Amino acid sequence: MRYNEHGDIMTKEKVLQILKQNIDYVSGEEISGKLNISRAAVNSAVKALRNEGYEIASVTNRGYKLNGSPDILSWGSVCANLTGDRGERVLVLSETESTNTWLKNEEAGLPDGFVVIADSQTKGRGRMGRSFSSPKGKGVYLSILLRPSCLPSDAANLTAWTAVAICDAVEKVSGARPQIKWINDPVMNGKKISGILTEMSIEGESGRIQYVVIGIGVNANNESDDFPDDIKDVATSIYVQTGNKVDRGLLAAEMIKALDKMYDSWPNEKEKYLSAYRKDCITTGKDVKLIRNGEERKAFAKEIDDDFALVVRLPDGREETVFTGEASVRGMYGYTD
Ligand code: BT5
Repeated sequence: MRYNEHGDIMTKEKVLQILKQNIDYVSGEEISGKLNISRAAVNSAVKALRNEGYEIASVTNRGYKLNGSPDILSWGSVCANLTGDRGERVLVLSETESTNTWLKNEEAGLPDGFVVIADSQTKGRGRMGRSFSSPKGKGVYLSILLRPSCLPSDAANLTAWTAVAICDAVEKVSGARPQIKWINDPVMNGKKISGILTEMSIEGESGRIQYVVIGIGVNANNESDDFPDDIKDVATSIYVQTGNKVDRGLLAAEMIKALDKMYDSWPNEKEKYLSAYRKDCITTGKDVKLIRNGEERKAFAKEIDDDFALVVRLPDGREETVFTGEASVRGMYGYTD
């Protein structure tokens, strides 16, 4: 894999992966054999990891044992939680403008399911030109490249399926299941813990999809004060909500697993994702404000239809089906009287 063969960096990360996957001592010989590197290279990788704050015990004749890890999002910390060769389609960057932008620029030649993760984004993007706050060391900012062979209209529900997958991943690592504010916001206690941005490239002649990039940001270990003033009332994190810090490497891996499962199930297992979405969705049964092209209308959110669209009842009694845009929920962020 062209992006993961970074010489020393990857050796260190691969050693970390092995140490994390073993609860007991692993011999230097076993590590050097598995990675096909010299014992000296194993030693220097261990030294580099210790310099980053990893507590690694070494005992003659037994080898190395990982006793403690700092909260660093790296290839090794993510891929220690993945099986087989899944890690070959994962790249972890310490900083980038936006993982969606990175994947869109680099997608040519990258395989279906390739994932790029960043520890921080300097220009994290939301929908319609909005920004997504992506501070270092706090969250997981992840994008996945998909190459479904279908028409754009058939892939429109991928965002909703993704919201369910992210709720699954967050629940797995934190024990708390987020809810979904239609159409793409996983929330906890009415505040946003995650955002999803789906972007598509369409071939002009055939009208078919060239690729889909789905980007997900999850606020994991942010304290309340970490959020910029303009989103303090909107945003929350898993830590603020549960009182427990999460292992971001594990969270990222669970997100990848949930996304892989979602993509394997798509589109055949629609009933399963639709019923999970309906169960998780907090928008239905509430008064909402529909916002499209700057125009606001009040309505009552009745139900989610079979295409994940929102069926609303307008004040004059008419019903309408809303496919895109915003529906801010009364009593939650974004709703003002
Ligand atoms: C989204 O847009 O919520 C989609 C965010 C997608 C972010 C991921 S991170 C990985 C990948 N790379 C990217 O560059 N993007 C994706 P939208 O529904 O338009 O919401 C944006 C609004 O959410 C902002 O205007 C703020 O009000 C609020 N917001 C910004 N940062 C936030 C955060 N960290 N947590 C919660 N809310 C936030």
